[in-house]
Amino acid sequence: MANQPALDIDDPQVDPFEVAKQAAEYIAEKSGVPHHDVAVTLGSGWGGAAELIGTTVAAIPTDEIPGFSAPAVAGHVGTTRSIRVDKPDGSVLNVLVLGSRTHFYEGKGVRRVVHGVRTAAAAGASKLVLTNGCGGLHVAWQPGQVVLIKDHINLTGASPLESATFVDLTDVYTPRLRDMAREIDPSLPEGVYAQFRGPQYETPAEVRMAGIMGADLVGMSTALEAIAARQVGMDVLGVSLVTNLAAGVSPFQLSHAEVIDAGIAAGPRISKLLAEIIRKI
Ligand code: 8IG
Repeated sequence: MANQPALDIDDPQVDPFEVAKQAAEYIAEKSGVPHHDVAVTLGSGWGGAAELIGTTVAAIPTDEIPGFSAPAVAGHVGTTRSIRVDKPDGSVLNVLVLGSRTHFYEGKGVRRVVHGVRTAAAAGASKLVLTNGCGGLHVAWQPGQVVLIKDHINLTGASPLESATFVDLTDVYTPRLRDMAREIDPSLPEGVYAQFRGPQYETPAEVRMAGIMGADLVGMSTALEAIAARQVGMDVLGVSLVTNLAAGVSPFQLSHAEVIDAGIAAGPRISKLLAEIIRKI
C-alpha cells in the first residue's frame, strides 16, 4: 500500500472504489484493525456518542485518510475512530466511527459525499448507521425527538451512481434494523426524510411541497449516502434527530443556534440510544 501512488478521487479516470480501498488500507494500517463490522456516521447533535459506543482503539484525523477533504471549517478536524465493543457473548465488534461528513452543498462532488460510506464498505463493514440532525414537519415532534428513517426522497438532483448502475431502493433502510432499534425504544416513530441540497434552509413553500410529496423530515444529508451503501449491499439504519421544526411549521424563524442547542440538550440521551443500537446490531 505504501508504494501505491495516491489516487485523485476527483479525476474522472480514477475509480472511486479504488480510492476507497486505499482509504480502508490506510485505516487498517493506522488502527491495527484489519476488518470493521459496522460503520456509523455522526451527524449534527450526535458527536458525543463515540465515547459511549465502546473503547477507542485508534483516532485518525480524517483529512489524512486518502480521498477525504480538508475540513470545511478551519480548526475543526474530523476524526475517524476505530472502536472496539466487547459483546456480552464474548464476541468483539469493530466499529468504524466517521465523526464528520462532507455535505453535498459544499460543492465538492458526490464522490466525496459518499467516500466515507465506500471506505467503510472497503474496510469490511456490512452495516451502516447514518445519523443526522434535521427539520421536522410535525408539531408533535419537538426539538430533541429521534425518528427512524423509513424511506427517503432525494431532492438533490444528484446520484452517487455513475453510468448505468440500477440499484433497487425498495428497502433502502433495512426493515430488520428498524425493528431492532424499536426493540430498544418502542416509542421511536418512523418518517420519510427529504434531502435538499442546502445549505440554505427551506422556504415555508418548499417545506409544504416536501410534506405533500410525503416527507416528514427535511435535511441536507443521508439520502445520497444511503444510495451508495445499497449499491455495495450494506444494510442501512437511518436515525434522525429533529433539532428544529421545519420553516413555516412553527411561527418562529430558524436559527443555527437553536439547532446547536437542541443537539447539546439531546446529546446524552441520543448518544446512549445510539450506543445501545450499535451493541445490538
Ligand atoms: I439541523 O430545517 C437541520 N438541518 N434542510 N432543513 C434542512 N436541513 C436541516 C434543517 C432544516 N435542520
